Amino acid sequence: MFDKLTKQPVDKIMQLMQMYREDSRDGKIDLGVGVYKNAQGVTPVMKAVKEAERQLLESQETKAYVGLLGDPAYHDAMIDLVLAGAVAREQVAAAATPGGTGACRQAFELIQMANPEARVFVSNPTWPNHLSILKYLEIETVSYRYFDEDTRAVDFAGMMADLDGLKAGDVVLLHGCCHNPTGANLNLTEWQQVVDKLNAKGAVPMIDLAYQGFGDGLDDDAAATRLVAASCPETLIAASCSKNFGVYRERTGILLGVSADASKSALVQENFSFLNRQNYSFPPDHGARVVTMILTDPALRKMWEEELEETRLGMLKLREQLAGELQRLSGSDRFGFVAQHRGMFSRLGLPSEAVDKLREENGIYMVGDSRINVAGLNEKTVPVLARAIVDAGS
Ligand code: PLP
Ligand code: TYF
Repeated sequence: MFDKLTKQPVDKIMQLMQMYREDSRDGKIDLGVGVYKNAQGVTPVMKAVKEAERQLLESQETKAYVGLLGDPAYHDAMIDLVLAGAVAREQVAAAATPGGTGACRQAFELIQMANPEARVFVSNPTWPNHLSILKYLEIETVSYRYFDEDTRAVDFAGMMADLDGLKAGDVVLLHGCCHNPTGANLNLTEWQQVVDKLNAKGAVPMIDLAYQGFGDGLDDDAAATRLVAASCPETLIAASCSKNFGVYRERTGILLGVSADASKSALVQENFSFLNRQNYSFPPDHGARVVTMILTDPALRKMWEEELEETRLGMLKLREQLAGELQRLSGSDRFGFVAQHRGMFSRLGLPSEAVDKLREENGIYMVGDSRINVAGLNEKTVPVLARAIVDAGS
């Protein structure tokens, strides 16, 4: 049997991580995988997470299974964090999932169960995992224009023109904030136009929210998601706690389904439960419990919000420093977009030869499409990167 297996495509981001590990040069710079790193290059366990885990170690009396959908207290806490009352609680179905990836996977399967004809519209570009899971599930995808390669901002006119191709029942996958891989985002006026378009077409939004708190703040980063959920009759949301709680390996995510009323919501809830059972039965609980404790305990929450805010502001400062340095060295404003982008990533728009040159000659690792993880920089490496980009002739 095993010899009938065929080779599978590699994950380019994982491949880059491997190359970085194998590079023995001092001063190499890792701007690859989307994991937050502080100025010392460390991905810290957040203080509130450590404290919640300490309390949990003392208080937890069983490791028996939690329900198929996970802990209802986790659902409530996350619905409040993401939606903040934008819709009534009874309109929202929820299932804990292994990470945001698990939530995306379950959402795609639900779409397929509900409507095998549905196509999923994806931004060009999007997170490669979206495409690989959709392909694996044999769900038809249609890409919509998103990134303007010249301005490195959103090609909003192109996006809206491509969304004109939507048919009733199609799904549009949108990044709630901090678009991965580009860093370019819609403003709220544009989001409203997208909502109007989806409603006019009878299409369903699916929002991937993996970086709440990494862009403009916890509420601002969820504003688009709240607008969509409150304005469309049906919305799917795949949220991840990996980044904003720094609990990557605990696999902590949630799938939300927002319906027009409680009776529709009950059916969605039943199907979430079914999907969890088919795929892994009970979702992981440790990360979800820690997140719930943090969100519901005022002292832990304050500690978490403060550290998250520090993290966010640190990344913004690096963006401003990099944009300033590039302006100084290139004598042009064409890199101003670096300070406009939000979240961990920016797509610089460098040609692939420049990306290779930076890696081979300067030991600077970025994803092949010239996406950098801003958090991989620090005050000292920003000028090194800026100089290398300008020297590469970009
Ligand atoms: N969606 C996007 C756009 C992401 O960048 C990520 C990544 O890290 C995820 C979802 C889900 O991550 P995880 O499964 O680690 O929660
Ligand atoms: O885009 C990134 O770098 C993060 C982390 O298969 C990641 O989202 C990368 C690849 C992958 C899963 C997560």
